[in-house]
Amino acid sequence: MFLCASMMCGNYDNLRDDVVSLDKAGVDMFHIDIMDGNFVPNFAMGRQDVSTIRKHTAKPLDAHLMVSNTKNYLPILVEEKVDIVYIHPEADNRILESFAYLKNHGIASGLVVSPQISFSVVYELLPFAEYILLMTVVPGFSGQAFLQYMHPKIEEFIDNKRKYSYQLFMDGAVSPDIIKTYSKRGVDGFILGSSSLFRGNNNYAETIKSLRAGD
Ligand code: S6P
Ligand code: MG
Repeated sequence: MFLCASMMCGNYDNLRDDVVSLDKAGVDMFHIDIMDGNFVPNFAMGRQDVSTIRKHTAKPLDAHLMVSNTKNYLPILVEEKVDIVYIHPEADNRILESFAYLKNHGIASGLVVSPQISFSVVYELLPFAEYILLMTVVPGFSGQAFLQYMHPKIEEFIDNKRKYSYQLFMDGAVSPDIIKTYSKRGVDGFILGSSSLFRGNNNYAETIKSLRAGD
């Protein structure tokens, strides 16, 4: 199971030390939410943040694009050497071209499925995505409540994993209980924000250890 640190919940006063501590604590990946204040009503991380994170860890970085002009960001993310780019289909009506561009630059393609997007809306895109990021909150903010009506959709995406061979990740209010339940069911990765990793105690190593142990 992949445990990914959601850096918009990290310590902006000292991003470098936070990245180093999280790396040492054993997170598998760094999740970078990029928000433009237009596609979602919030601002989040930008190019300089991606650059700083890249500089202080050799672990994979994923960029979750919550922006209106997805295409404009792709060359920047290539330059910043991210490993996975997640795109919302509702923000990119030429998403397959974007995936092809990422592939040509050695970056994995990720498809984000927002709460209001059902399996039947995106199933045609699934053969082209290496990663699926299933949102269990409305995109835009950390610290929201888990949307309980997502459970049947999570099962649907778990059931279709083998057919399409994607890796399935969950993003939004991912708590220790959610990780325990869905890691057993076959979800591959979890985005850890204020509901699990960033809960104020800053003992990242202990938290990661207990999440892996299923405590
Ligand atoms: C939300 C964003 C997420 C958040 C994550 C935070 O738009 O895509 O990646 O950073 O949800 O975690 P939590 O536990 O505060 O919801
Ligand atoms: Mg995210």
